[in-house]
Amino acid sequence: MFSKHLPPKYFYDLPGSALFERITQLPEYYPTRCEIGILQDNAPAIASMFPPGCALVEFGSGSSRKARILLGAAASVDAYIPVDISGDFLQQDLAQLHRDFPRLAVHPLVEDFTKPFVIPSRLAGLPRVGFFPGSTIGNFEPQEAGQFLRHIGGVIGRGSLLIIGIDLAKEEGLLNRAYNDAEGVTAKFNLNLLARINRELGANFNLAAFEHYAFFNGDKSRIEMHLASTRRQRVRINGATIDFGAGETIHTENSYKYTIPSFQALARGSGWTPVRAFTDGMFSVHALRAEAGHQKSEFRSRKSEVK
Ligand code: AVJ
Repeated sequence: MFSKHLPPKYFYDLPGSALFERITQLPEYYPTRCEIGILQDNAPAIASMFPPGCALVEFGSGSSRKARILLGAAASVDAYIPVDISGDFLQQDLAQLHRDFPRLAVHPLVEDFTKPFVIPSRLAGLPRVGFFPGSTIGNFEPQEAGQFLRHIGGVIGRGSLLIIGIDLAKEEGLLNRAYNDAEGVTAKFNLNLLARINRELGANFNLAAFEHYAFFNGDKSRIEMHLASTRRQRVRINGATIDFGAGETIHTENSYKYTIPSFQALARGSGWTPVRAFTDGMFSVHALRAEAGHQKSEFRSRKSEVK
């Protein structure tokens, strides 16, 4: 029997993104609060590493709440390029960004940030700083995370700086509570995946017959989220039928938890030199420098075509 799984990127349709916003406000879900605190406490130190006249390229921005903290501290940023697959969320706070940072060129890109994308030609010549907050990289297997770090290096180019948020391994109880909140919002977020398949693929998942199941897997240092079938059942998706045994799960997410040294080792193995790490003991924000070898050549040649 093959194990069933769904990629976590499908969590984030409009209802899913709204549920995730609620998760970030839960008392048990510490990562967002901790990361914002670290960014606020260290914004001047982080901004002091930015080259003058740079473009801040944010991978998967959702809302620009965290970037604003850096933008507020960094007069050196000329352009902000949030890259997100969900255009709705990007558009929402554009007007307010223009009001708050009138001299900033804001150029959102509606793209899958895991794929190569093109920086608009009029901004392609600016030095780039990457920003990848939220510990989203924790969704990847460590080997894929390394590949993704290489991809970021390819997008922002050699010598560039990357500011990346990484959740830390910690006492198991705290981790388990963060993904099993008392209010059940994380359960709703997880089950929305099935609701979405019903909505978009005309499936007939009975949401009452699946349970949210999340736990810390210490051997792999990751939170695993699953949806467990409460009984034997058969589900129809389009023409296909899918059978579930009682207790069988769909694995919906991994959220890897690193230590500062384990993340720095991953970064070093993927073409990056750790410059600084900021932490409150719960979460960490890393500044990494892209080693020589990363080239934004693709984008340079485009620029010269335009001129
Ligand atoms: C957005 C991937 C960082 O792994 O903590 C929150 C998603 N899943 N609660 C995380 C999530 C369940 C979150 N990331």
